[in-house]
Amino acid sequence: MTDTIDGHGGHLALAALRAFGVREMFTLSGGHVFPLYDAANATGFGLYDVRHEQSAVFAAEAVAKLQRRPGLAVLTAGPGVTNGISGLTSAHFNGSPVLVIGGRAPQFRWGAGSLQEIDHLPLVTPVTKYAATVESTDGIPGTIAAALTASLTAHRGPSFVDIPLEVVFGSGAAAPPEPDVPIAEPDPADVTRAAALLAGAQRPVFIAGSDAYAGDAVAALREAAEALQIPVFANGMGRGALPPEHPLAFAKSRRAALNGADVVAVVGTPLDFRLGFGDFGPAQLIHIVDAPSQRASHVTAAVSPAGDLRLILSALADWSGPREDHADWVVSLRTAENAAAAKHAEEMAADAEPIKPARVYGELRRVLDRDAVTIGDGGDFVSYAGRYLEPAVPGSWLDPGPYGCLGTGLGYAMGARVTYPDRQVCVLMGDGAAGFSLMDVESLVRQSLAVVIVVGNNGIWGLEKHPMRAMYGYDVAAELQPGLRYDEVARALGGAGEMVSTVDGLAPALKRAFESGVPYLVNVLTDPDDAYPRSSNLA
Ligand SMILES: Cc1ncc(C[n+]2csc(CCOP(=O)(O)OP(=O)(O)O)c2C)c(N)n1
Ligand SMILES: [Mg+2]
Repeated sequence: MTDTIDGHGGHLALAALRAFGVREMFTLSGGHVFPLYDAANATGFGLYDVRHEQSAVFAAEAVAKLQRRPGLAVLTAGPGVTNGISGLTSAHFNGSPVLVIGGRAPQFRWGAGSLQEIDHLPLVTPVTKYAATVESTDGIPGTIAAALTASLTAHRGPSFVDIPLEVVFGSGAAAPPEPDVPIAEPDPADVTRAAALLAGAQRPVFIAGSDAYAGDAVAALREAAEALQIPVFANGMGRGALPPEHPLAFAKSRRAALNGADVVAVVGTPLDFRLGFGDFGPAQLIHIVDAPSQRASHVTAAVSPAGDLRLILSALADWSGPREDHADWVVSLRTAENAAAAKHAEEMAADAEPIKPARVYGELRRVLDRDAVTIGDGGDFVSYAGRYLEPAVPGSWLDPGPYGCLGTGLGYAMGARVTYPDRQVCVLMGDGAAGFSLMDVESLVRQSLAVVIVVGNNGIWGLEKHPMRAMYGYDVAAELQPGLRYDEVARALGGAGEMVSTVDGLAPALKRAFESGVPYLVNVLTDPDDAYPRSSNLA
């Protein structure tokens, strides 16, 4: 047993958070949450502040995604909390263990019209696993522990706790919580059936998503793939689960794989629009999920093991029965993969001007370290990032996930930099997306958090303009000022940057950016006529 903690509500909250491994908060100031700052200040708990609450929640989400532990945003009452709701919703769709602690107007005067008096719970309940108001100072650690336990229990997700003014400023005492996060055992019969199906398949495929990383199951995935000789594709945080040079790692031949497969095992990701809603033609589907709630209701899987992904994948790796030989299948996919890679290499060498996004990534690949964290925030420019960048280590690629919320960029970058002080952190941003978080260059500068921001500046909301034109023959509300000096915005905010308009200018600018040691924005003027080839982005 640890000693009782006592003090004001801020001290009680931080002691509970520390017990769960939380080391820092992301916040934007408001009087309702001062005791949390006071406790952080007194005890060396990290405190990072931003210019818009959504950046605070995105920063907390990046910590949660990258470190597989709770990320914390502290938001002031009322507008602080409501500004954080897109971030909470993204965390909900991504299964990220984010905790938002909100200030709250005083309970003893409730209804009299205190500043920012609103009940947050009805607003956040649909997008959280747990949402509660703390009723007494002594109750703060217990409520935070309940929230974090809910967030960390698979299927993971965000939680919310608000603390009324007099409760957080009041004093109390409580025992610190002892974290105990349950692990769900899968049904062994489901796992055996899945293993038998995969082992008996002629042309099996694994598609692994974010929960494979969140569930710390990347090594088990690799062992299962190697034991059964199954090619692996990945999305979200699953990218990099197998390094690109691994004989079973595939990225560019997914269409060929899904067209030819007879068994598709999707691991730790929903069967949503990113995976064609799980319609894999005649192939049998295995959906491996971390909780029964994640089983798709719109498709029928042959079997859907639910539980701890590491346990499930380790059991697949331990399959000792006979298995089909998939060597020809793997070779045929490798041929398709190599052909696609050659085509991509050609695209990435394009020396057309205005600069094609493809060339930006061609140059970027030369300067990115193997363990660089890359972050996508934008439309077409980021679709290209997904196509051309090959994360080489697991947990190094951050995209907004299926909620598709623009504006994650600098919040995610802050969380990534706090997580990895010594790795490259590079944000790929559309010029439209830049508008949501660019003020946070100031937050990064002031708190000595260097990141590189590459803006693909096509002067349009490209992923909306091109589809609208295709649909209606014209477009509205899709223009941005062309040639805008986002690099000068970064400089005005205390960072550095430069504009690039020629192919030859790209490499030296990127080199300067990574060597600068400050927030540095490379503003690349890209071709507005270049549209990412896609069939649909809506349904
Ligand atoms: C918060 C939010 N608002 C609007 C959208 C709709 N949307 C998706 S992509 C996109 C265009 C993004 O433009 P930009 O960042 O410049 O990237 P580009 O497509 O031009 O490369 C828009 C507006 C969204 N996904 N999220
Ligand atoms: Mg754009």
